[in-house]
Amino acid sequence: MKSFQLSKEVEAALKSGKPVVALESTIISHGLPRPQNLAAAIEFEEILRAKGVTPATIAILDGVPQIGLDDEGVKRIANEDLAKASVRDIPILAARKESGATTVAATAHLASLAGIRVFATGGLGGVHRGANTTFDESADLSTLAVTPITVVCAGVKSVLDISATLERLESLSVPVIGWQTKEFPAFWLNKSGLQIDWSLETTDQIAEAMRSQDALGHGQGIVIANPIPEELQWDPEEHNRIIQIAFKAADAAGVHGKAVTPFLLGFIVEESKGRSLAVNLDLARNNVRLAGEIAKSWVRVQ
Ligand code: PSU
Ligand code: MN
Repeated sequence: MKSFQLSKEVEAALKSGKPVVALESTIISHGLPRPQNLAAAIEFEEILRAKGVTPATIAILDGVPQIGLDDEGVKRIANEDLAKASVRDIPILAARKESGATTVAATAHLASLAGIRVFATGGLGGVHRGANTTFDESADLSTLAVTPITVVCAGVKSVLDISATLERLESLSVPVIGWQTKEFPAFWLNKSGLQIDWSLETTDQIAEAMRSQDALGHGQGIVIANPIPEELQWDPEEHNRIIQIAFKAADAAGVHGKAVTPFLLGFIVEESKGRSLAVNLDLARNNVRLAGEIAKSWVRVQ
């Protein structure tokens, strides 16, 4: 039995050196509500195809990691109650022949095994607030330290400890590059108030950085921080107010560990009457578009 399965479309694209972008499934299964999640999964793929880039949505179905889903697979990640699968869950799901939606960590890892070099998501996981006592830090960070893939994200959500997340990425030697900005974004907000050291202005420069890191790095990935355009961001005042309420609700509900992010996201969508969801979709589309251009530049520098 093969340990993972490439879709025909992805296999053909990789073989002929065409641009491919990986897409994660946890954002679809746990990060976005039904039924908007299915529409989003289809739309993200369409944005890429319209650019001549092959989408590779990644998920584990009946134990087998799938690199590229057919229509049925996309429906499954949107409509079934799947486990949230990080890297360490992959072998267990395989043994149990169960399905899982892959996080940034698991998607990056599987994409890289398949030879995919560019990945679009919404927000990166990071260091949770209070991690100095809980040790709750996403495996997204440690995985990117050992996985040669470029992840386009809108920074990390303000529900995390953004400053500690940037410190950890520095410790792990993962480059964080602002897309045409040195201000690190905060997911729904276009600015976090935190500066990063570097920005790049063109996707060809990003592809050059990837090539250089292949030659001079030790197999780590690259984070591209792509802020949502200011006119599309969530109103900062409403954002701050609702985040506070969401934390209280999570506390009251006794939510811990990996359930925290899905709980907060769901609560925030409800409490903001869909405004946070609209912003989430806009920033994800924005990331998919940029990832598509980076994948094309990557093919050109090869
Ligand atoms: N950020 C979002 N939406 C998400 C996630 C992060 O805005 O759905 C998901 C991603 O799949 C990410 C995961 O990899 O949450 C991180 O979870 P944890 O902190 O449990 O590692
Ligand atoms: Mn965690």
